[in-house]
Amino acid sequence: MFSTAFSLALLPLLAAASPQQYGYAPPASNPTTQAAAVAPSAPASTSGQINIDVGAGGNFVFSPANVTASNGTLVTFFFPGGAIPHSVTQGDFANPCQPLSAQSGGSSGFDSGLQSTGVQWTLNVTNDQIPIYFFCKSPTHCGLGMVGSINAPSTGNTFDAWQAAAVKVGASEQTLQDNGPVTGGVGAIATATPAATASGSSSSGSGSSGSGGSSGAMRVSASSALSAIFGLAVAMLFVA
Ligand SMILES: *[C@@H]1O[C@H](CO)[C@@H](O)[C@H](O)[C@H]1NC(C)=O
Ligand SMILES: *[C@@H]1O[C@H](CO)[C@@H](O)[C@H](O)[C@H]1NC(C)=O
Ligand SMILES: *[C@@H]1O[C@H](CO)[C@@H](O)[C@H](O)[C@H]1NC(C)=O
Ligand SMILES: [Cu+2]
Repeated sequence: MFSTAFSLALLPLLAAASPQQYGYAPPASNPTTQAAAVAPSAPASTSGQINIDVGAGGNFVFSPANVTASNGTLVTFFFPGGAIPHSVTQGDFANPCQPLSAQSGGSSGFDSGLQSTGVQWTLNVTNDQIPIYFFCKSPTHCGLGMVGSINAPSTGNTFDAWQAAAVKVGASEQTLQDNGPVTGGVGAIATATPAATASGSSSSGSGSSGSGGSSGAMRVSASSALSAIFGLAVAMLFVA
């Protein structure tokens, strides 16, 4: 009798444990926790490390879109992956929705290239005295206002003015060629091409394979925990 009651008491636990089969392990004390979103999202920014979501919430935005970053600050962009590619392409305030390199007589802007997988990409701020403007080159996105800035001034060529200029380009936005990632940049530089994002990884640009490995290990341990609970429940039913 006691054992039957105990087995029945375990049933809700089993139900609560089932999301673990999908690789998500809610804390045992909070079985109502929602499953994590499929798209990786940027971890919170810390001192010296700013994290920006690309296409946050499935919208044509960078979030946050306007940041302040001193020399040596790393700015990491988290791409969602999925059907709609995005880019982080350095722009020129005077020529919205055009890459900086096309306008600036040889100085080449950074460009992540179009990315349709869950990658992350990091810029290192090298001159905090100049505004850095960027946009998404995926067709129509810039004209929809998918732009951002680092160290934009609070008057004149502000983030708001940059976005308004992009929206003004609107449907007349030119489709830009994509030649893949371009390192370098003006005011902020990329030293590497985009790399796979491990969801829930630390802000460090390296070690994504380590994090990937640990989330694999978490899946294994989550399913062993599930088997253990299930085994226990079956055993209790037999005892009853
Ligand atoms: C960022 O660039 C500065 C020099 O501009 C360099 O000293 C620093 O090590 C770089 N940071 C990283 C993480 O590469
Ligand atoms: C950041 O680095 C740039 C380029 O070396 C320099 O001109 C600027 O003064 C530095 N900013 C600060 C706050 O020192
Ligand atoms: C953007 O950020 C800068 C600081 O980098 C700030 O001065 C400016 O007011 C901000 N603009 C908007 C529109 O939030
Ligand atoms: Cu985009």
